[in-house]
Formats: sequence, C-alpha cells, structure tokens
Amino acid sequence: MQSFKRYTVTSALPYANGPVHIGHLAGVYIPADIYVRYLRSTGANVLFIGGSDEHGVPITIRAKKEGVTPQQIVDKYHNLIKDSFQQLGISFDIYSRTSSPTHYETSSAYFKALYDKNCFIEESSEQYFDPVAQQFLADRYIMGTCPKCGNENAYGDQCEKCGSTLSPSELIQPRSTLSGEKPILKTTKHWYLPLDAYEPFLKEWILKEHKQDWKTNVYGQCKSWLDAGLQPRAVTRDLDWGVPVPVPNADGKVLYVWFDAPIGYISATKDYFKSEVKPIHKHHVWEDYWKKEDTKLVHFIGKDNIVFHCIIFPAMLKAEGSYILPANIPANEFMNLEGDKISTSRNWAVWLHEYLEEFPNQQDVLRYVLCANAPETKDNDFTWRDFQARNNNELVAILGNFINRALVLTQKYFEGKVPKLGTVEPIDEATLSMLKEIPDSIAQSIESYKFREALGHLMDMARLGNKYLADTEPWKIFKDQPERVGTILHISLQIAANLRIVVEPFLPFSAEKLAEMLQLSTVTWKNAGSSNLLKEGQGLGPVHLLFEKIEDSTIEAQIKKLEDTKKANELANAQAKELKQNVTFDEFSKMDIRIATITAAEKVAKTKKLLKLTLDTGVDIRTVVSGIAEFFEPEKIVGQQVCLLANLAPREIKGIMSQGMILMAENADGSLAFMQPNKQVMNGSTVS
Ligand code: B3M
Ligand code: ZN
Repeated sequence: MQSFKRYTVTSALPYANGPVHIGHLAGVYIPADIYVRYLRSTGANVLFIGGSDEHGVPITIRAKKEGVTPQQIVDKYHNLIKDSFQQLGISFDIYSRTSSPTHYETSSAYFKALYDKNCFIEESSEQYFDPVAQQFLADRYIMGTCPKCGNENAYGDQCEKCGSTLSPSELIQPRSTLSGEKPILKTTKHWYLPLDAYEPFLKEWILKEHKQDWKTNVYGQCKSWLDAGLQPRAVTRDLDWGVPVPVPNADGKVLYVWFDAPIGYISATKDYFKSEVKPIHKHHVWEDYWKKEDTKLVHFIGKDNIVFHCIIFPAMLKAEGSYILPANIPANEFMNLEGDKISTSRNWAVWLHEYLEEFPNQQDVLRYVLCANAPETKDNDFTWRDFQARNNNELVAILGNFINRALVLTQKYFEGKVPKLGTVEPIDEATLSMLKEIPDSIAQSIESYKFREALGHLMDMARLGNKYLADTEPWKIFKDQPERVGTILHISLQIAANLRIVVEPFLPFSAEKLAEMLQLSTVTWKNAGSSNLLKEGQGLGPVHLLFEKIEDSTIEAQIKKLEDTKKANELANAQAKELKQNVTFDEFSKMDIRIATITAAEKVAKTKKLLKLTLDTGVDIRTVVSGIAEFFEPEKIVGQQVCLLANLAPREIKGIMSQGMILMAENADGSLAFMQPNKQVMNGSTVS
C-alpha cells in the first residue's frame, strides 16, 4: 500500500440557498469529520476543507423566491450553515465560500489556463430562451417532462425522480420556471470540455486502478457513465450570477457552477494558508496539499455529486496537469425522513440549526444516530422513534451506563482514585486481550470508509466493559475481597480510558467530558488498546452522566411538527373537488336555510365526533346533533351564529332527535369551519 505524508479531505460545498439538514450530515459531513478526527488522532497531517457553494441557479432561484438579492441569500445561509456545522463539532480547518476573492481569482485563472492550452471546444448552438424574462434558461431555470421516467417536473440538468442527468434539450414539453412560458430557441456561444477526450484516461484510472478500493455504489455509477460514452460538456452559462468567463467576447457569461465549485476546494486551501495556520500545517504551502503525490486527496460527497467528482473534476485536474487526483471519493446514498424523501422545498427535513436549538448539548446523539444509521450502501430512513431508541438503548444503556458504573464504583470504594491492579485472573486477561484488538478493528473500518461498522466496534468496547462488570460483580464482593474489586475497577477504568480515545472521532463532546472525568487529555490513537492509560493512585474528576434518556413527549413533539408540515403541504397542494350536477332554482328554493345562534353545546356521550347543540332559530329553540366535536370545544362555540338547514327532516341520532343540520365548510385537510354572516343578523334571517 502506498503511504501518504499528508491528507487533503474535502466535503461537498453545500449550496448556500438554505440550511443544512440531517441528509447532508449523514451523507457527507459526519463521515468526513469522523475520518478527519481519527486521522488527526493518529498524528497524521490532515487538512479538512469545507465551504459554501454560492453560485448556480439554486441560489438565484432562492433569491427570487425570498425577494432579495443573491448576495443577501448567500450571506444569510453561509453564516447559518457555518455556525451550525461548528456547533455540531464538524472540525473544518477552514470553512470558506466561493464568493471569496481568492476563489474568483483561482477559478478564473483555472479556466484561463485550460483556455490557453486549447482544452475547450468553443461552439455556438441553439438554446432555450425565455422571451418574457429575456434570459437563457440554464439548468434549473427550465423544467419539463423527463424523457427517461415521465416525471413532469424534471429540471434542465437533472430529474430528481429517477436521478438521470439531463440537458435542457432532452426535456419533453419544456417550460420556463421564470415565467412559465414555453421557451424559444436562440443561438448562443459556449465553451465545452470534451470529456470524450478523457475517456481513455478515466477508464484506466477508475475502472482498472480503483476497481478494488472505491465503494461499489461509486464505482458502479462511474462505470455506467463510462460505458455509455462521455460527451463534451458546457462549462459556461448565460447567467448574471457567477464567476465571469475571463476570455474575450464572453459578456454576460459565467463559469458553470460545477466548473467553479470543485475549484472552491483549492481556493479554500489557499485562503487557509493566507490565514493563521495550525502548528501541524506550518512549514507547508497550499500546493503541498494539492500537487504532491504523497498527499492523499479524499472527497466526501453525496451520491448526486458522483459524476462531478469522479469524472468531470478529475478531467479538469488532468487537463490542467499539475494537480494530484483524488485517491478516493466515498459517496453515500440518501437519508430519508420518516419514510419520505427529504425535501427543502416541501420543508420535509430535520434542520440542523433547529435541532441544535431544540436539543441543546445533545450534538453527539445526532452524530451517533446518523452514523449508526448512515446510508453507506443504500438509502436509509431516519425516524424519531429510532433516534429515541438508539439514544435510550445504546448511548444511555450501553456506553453511558458502563462509564457511569466504573466511575461511581471507584468513587464509592476508592475515593475516586485509580485502584491498584492486583492479581490478574483469567477473566481479566481475556478482557484485556479483547480490549487490545478493538481499536485496530475500528481503525480498519474507518480507513475503508465503513463508519457504521466502526461505530459498531466501538460499542463492542462498551459492551465488553458492561459484560466484565456483570460477570465479576464487584459490588457483591467488596466486603470480603476489596483488593479484587480494586483490580476489577482498575481494568474497568482502563476500558473507559480506551473509550475516551476511540469515542473522540465519533462523539467529540462526550470524549471531552470523559477526558475531564478520567483526567486524561493527552492521549492519541497510538495509545489505544493499552491497559496502562491510567496510573494507580491517579485521581479522577467529578462524575457526570454522559447521556440522558429522551422522553416520549420530546419525540412526540418532533413527530407532531412533521405531521403539521405534511398537513401544510397537503393544503398547499390540495385541489378543489369537482362540481356536482346542476339543480334547478326551484329545487334550491325548497331549502329553508336560516341564521341561528348556538345557545348551548355539549358532547354526546360515548361518541368522538358528535356535539349536541341547542339553537335559537328566531322561530323556535331546537336541538341539532352535529359531527363537529373534533374541531370545536363546546364551551367556545356558545354565542356563535351559524347557518342552519332548518327544514331537513328530523332524525334520531344516538337517541337524540336532531332537527336540522348546520352548514360547515370543509377544508382540504378535513378540518371544519362555520358558515357565518359577516355581521350579526337577526336569528331566523333567511339565507338564499
Ligand atoms: N453544491 C451540490 C450539492 O450541494 C453542490 C456540491 C458542490 S461540491 C464542489 O449537492
Ligand atoms: Zn426521470
């Protein structure tokens, strides 16, 4: 195996057009952060790059929707995203942005370099243009029917339903998302990167060299692209938001967002080296992280970004010639939410910034659940019940419980000092030898991007501790064998100390707490597996719970929030019911509709839906049984005026004679509203 001197780890630059959600976290940022924290704890020289992608149509569309400028949008979301990542402990060395001056310079120069080397094809073609908005319709500005799956809402660059990458000309019945108009064709000039020319290189590099070490989902997508044959791809657009194309006769044209965004990783590296760098990066320059063959470049991304990182960006790097290529591109599949695809536009998501507010100091719970359930090989589902169960049954009951028992017993029997290791019995030896193996298993899983598996090994270490305590039962033998209890707790504390090391990449906040409780801060991965991390007689810090049980009510509130979102979406998308058949005026005139006032209301016993209403109709006082109990509290409706169909034939409902029916409007979500006059009128007024 090739050995590397340093690592450049990037994580996809989220579009600064909205906050980040659990899908982003599970797919990209949590695995990337675990990988980086692990590498750092081995002493490796790592640079972890993040930042906002601030160009492209997603930004301008959002700006239009919110009625502000694109710059205002990116400023708002860049800061929101940056802060929430930081609060979750995503440990970027820099979180930059593609609107930075360095990025403009770097991406312009990159384009210019390829232009000067004649790497592009310059070509005029007919493209869709919105005659009303006076604009060419790039990417998401155009929608239509997907030629592959028939989805009527496919975008000009991609169908979200079947995942196909598209070009606007492939859409059936295209329409402008700006005006809704049918677009016309108009000639425009663009620069194309001839991906077909890089096909032999890509085939060799991916299909031969990386068949073994890339994830199967990544390799598979690349293979199907390469098997289908690559086409030249436009790297410029007719838009007014983006990095201007830096060559003559390119007015009104900007770099395609997928050309400039990956260069953003390089610009961010440059920006980092312009700032105060950490000691480990001193005596380095940005080029070391991008141009030296002994640097390992790893891109963490979601599956929708595979083609851009595995095919297009490598072709760009190859074209330029002085850069290294990524060693690996561990892309995850998608995380769904409660059985439904996460969607920003439908607000179907758990937003990170909201989670941080609603679950203060519980960052590690989210990190844990999203790693334990990460969509590494297939799409997965996040549910709040699973979140609760994993917290209560795993973090609290396994990891937290072990740490707590080891520390509390040490406090109780040995005044919070690490007791002496006495005679080592077979069970102790077996436990310690198992302990020794686990860190390597974790490391191996992390290095092969199997983070769920790694987390499983970690929990095995806590299980080992619990089993050891359960088997040796120190609380039962202290009276007779205090020395033996000392040995047991000594070993338990060494397990806890090991957990402090291996937990850090996954659950950094808990690792910090553990470090304080164990008074153990300067340990590295190299120490893991040792049974001599804590010295006899060493004092321990105060004991706190690592994790706390999450109650049903907390989870129910989250589920309710999602149900409300679903209802709001249903309402927003609901369509009015079809009209009934015509009636004659005579037929209508037979209805005697009157205004009446509710003078009393009570629930009908043993029913869920029925209220017994007393109505003053101006003509008489009468009783009406009405199916509105789910929507109205009896006390609150007394005094309200309603419309009553007064001559509906009386009928008995639950033993009560109901004389007429009050008229209600039924909303799309099934909820009911009274039909009321818009000012107080006399009871008995006719309605016609
Ligand atoms: N902004 C797409 C996305 O958020 C894009 C990633 C850029 S990585 C260079 O899915
Ligand atoms: Zn499709």
